[in-house]
Amino acid sequence: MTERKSFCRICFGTCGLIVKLDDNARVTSVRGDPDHPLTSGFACSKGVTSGELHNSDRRLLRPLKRMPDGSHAEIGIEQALDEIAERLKASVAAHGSNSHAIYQGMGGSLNAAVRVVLRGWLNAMGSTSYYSSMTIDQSAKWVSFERLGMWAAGNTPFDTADVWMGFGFNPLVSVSGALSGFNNYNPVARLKAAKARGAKIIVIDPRRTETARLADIHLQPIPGEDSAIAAGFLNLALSEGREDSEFCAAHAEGLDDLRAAVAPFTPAHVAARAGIDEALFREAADIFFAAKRGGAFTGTGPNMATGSNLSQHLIDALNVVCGRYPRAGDAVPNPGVLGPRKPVHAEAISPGRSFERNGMLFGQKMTGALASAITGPGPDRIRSLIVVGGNLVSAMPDQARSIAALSGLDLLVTIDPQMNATARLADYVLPPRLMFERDDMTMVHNERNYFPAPFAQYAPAIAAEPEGAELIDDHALFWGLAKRLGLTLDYGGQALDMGACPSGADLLAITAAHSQIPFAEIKAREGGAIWPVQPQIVEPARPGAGRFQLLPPDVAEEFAEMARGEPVDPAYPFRLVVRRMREVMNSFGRHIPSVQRRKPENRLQLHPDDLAALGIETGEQVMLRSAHGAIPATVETDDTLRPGTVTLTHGWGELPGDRDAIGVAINRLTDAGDTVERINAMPRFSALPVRIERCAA
Ligand SMILES: Nc1nc2c(c(=O)[nH]1)N[C@H]1C(S)=C(S)[C@@H](COP(=O)(O)OP(=O)(O)OC[C@H]3O[C@@H](n4cnc5c(=O)[nH]c(N)nc54)[C@H](O)[C@@H]3O)O[C@H]1N2
Ligand SMILES: Nc1nc2c(c(=O)[nH]1)N[C@H]1C(S)=C(S)[C@@H](COP(=O)(O)OP(=O)(O)OC[C@H]3O[C@@H](n4cnc5c(=O)[nH]c(N)nc54)[C@H](O)[C@@H]3O)O[C@H]1N2
Ligand code: SF4
Ligand SMILES: [Mo]
Repeated sequence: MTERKSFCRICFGTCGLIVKLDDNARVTSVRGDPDHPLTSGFACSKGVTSGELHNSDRRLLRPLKRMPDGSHAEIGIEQALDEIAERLKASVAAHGSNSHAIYQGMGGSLNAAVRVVLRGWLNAMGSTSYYSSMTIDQSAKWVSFERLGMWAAGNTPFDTADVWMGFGFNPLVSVSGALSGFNNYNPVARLKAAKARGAKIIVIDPRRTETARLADIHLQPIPGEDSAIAAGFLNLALSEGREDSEFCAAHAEGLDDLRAAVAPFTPAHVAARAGIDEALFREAADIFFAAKRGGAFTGTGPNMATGSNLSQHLIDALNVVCGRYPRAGDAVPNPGVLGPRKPVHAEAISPGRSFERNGMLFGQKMTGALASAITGPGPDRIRSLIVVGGNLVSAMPDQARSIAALSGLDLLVTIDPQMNATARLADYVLPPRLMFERDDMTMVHNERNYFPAPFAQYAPAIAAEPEGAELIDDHALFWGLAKRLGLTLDYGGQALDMGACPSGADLLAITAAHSQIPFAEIKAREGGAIWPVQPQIVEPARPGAGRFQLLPPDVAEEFAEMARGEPVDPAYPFRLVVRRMREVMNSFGRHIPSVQRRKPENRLQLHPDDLAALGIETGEQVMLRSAHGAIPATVETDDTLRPGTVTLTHGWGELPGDRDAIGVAINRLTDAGDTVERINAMPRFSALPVRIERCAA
């Protein structure tokens, strides 16, 4: 028996863990590391049961190849790589470089070497077809950066904020804060500490969430009305002279246009439209304007609901109008550790609007449009796809369309520890090493935004592979294919030796080549540390710095559309809203016994009054129908919901007709057609109109 320190890579919580291993280096138990500098012993049930994922008898241990009858048979790893390379070569020769795509899912995002390798791989292949889960998640934030602009010095740090207003974000369950101005490392403790400091917390969510329960103010609106609410806040700021006019004059364009556009959004209008209390809305505004530091942020709620790009733009614009950004002379909370030091200026970066030139956002294509890119006409039609730690059949809208598209590819490869619904359609399924079996470290490319202090941790491989396994590291798949295709794989600007596959540790050393603390020291400190890097302050804006664009023409057009309102179809009186389940990570983890005991399936939650009005009882089976499709679901009550809203977690169910399926696949209800957002093809996963039908006995 030994105990080793590591950190969890299931979600962005980066919880410090203590892993107990038996004499064969098999994980026997996992607990939070009380000495961890960021998370102080906190770990959720997913982290604590991650040993079960490593030892699961459902885990894939050897590569599989799809047979003509659709079944999968074992194949050796070298043979699999030979065949994949051969088929890729033929497909790209016939259809061009961009016909080859990769999709990086959540299982590939918390792996420090993978992103860099994927970029290098696509560059070597000459393809720009990079897809990831980001573009079916919170890409409204990227759209906002590209239309409004961004602040070079980032957000006000949560730990110094005196107000934090969260729209549709529940970090106490999702532990997902970096994009939302929250410090999600041990989130309950951070939130309580902020309150003890006197910070005010405002939550805007149709459900009285775990986070809302700790808030000073909870507005519980009709879902999909975030743009109207944000317009209401902007109107109060701009009509009552509560904006930061000095900041706006220095850094923003379009203030008068925005003031005119939001003028009709009076508190009474917003309250009526969003179904909230007018006095409480005014009180929230007063608290927000009275504060000096802190801002307004979003989670997946608004980013997945109606008009997601507009609501994100307006909520970001509220921060601009109120000047809620770090200023020259402020301390930079995290100057970086693994990456090099970069100057930080108190200036705007003008919107780049890259999507107008190449249809991409931050170098990525839109996952919401991936199915049509596979089936559609056009020179860039996708013919081969490698999925790295993702489950597209579960994650993409309009499941039938996803299945048809993925089934029509020349070549589909997944690297995944599970035979998930996407893997069932794949020609080759490769089993990766899991987190305790590989060398890894905390993220570099976004460390300054992700960590509230100069924190970095190296996590060496500590667990042995399961007996009889033939696993492959994610990066080794791409190195192995590049070698077979006679390509040189580039890793962050450095050409890799194509004679021998680099280890994960070799790649991480390249990544940390410009670290601010000697890498050997970071590597030697098992358990991670907040490192004594040189302090840094925000420097003044430079001449010629960029400017925010508060109301560019396309945003003005969306605003006018929103102001007209969307007619409610009485055939679909309920609104289905997104929700994360504490025990699982999207489609990952629901099969393990400890989860099955607590959450055997995903259930449809309704407010008890709605249940009574429909004459339905807890445990009953109903049909949940949208304009696009219908799924059966078991109902249960949840009095934290706003009446008229219902929840059902995504990530469950498998392929239609699969007898092994547990739970139901929500993306049989969602649509990839007209309701998607224009720039990023973001589907409507939240505020989705649905109805509930009783099943005949
Ligand atoms: N346990 C667990 N943690 C996870 C995940 C998981 O599956 N399980 N998934 C991870 C991933 S991939 C992500 S992207 C993050 C997401 O992290 P979050 O964005 O925090 O996701 P949720 O917890 O679903 O919170 C979204 C909230 O939005 C509210 N909402 C829904 N529609 C609307 C709306 O129209 N307006 C407003 N204002 N609110 C609305 C919902 O009621 C819900 O409380 O979580 C990550 N963490
Ligand atoms: N209707 C609806 N649809 C949604 C959402 C919603 O709220 N509602 N949420 C959206 C969001 S926010 C997201 S992020 C996407 C999720 O989209 P995806 O990331 O595509 O889906 P996941 O279910 O998270 O799949 C992660 C996969 O990674 C695998 N995995 C785990 N660990 C490892 C590892 O170490 N290596 C490798 N190679 N694989 C690993 C798991 O087995 C799992 O199959 O879904 C989106 N779709
Ligand atoms: S919150 Fe849970 S899943 Fe996320 S990193 Fe921490 S232990 Fe892992
Ligand atoms: Mo996500």
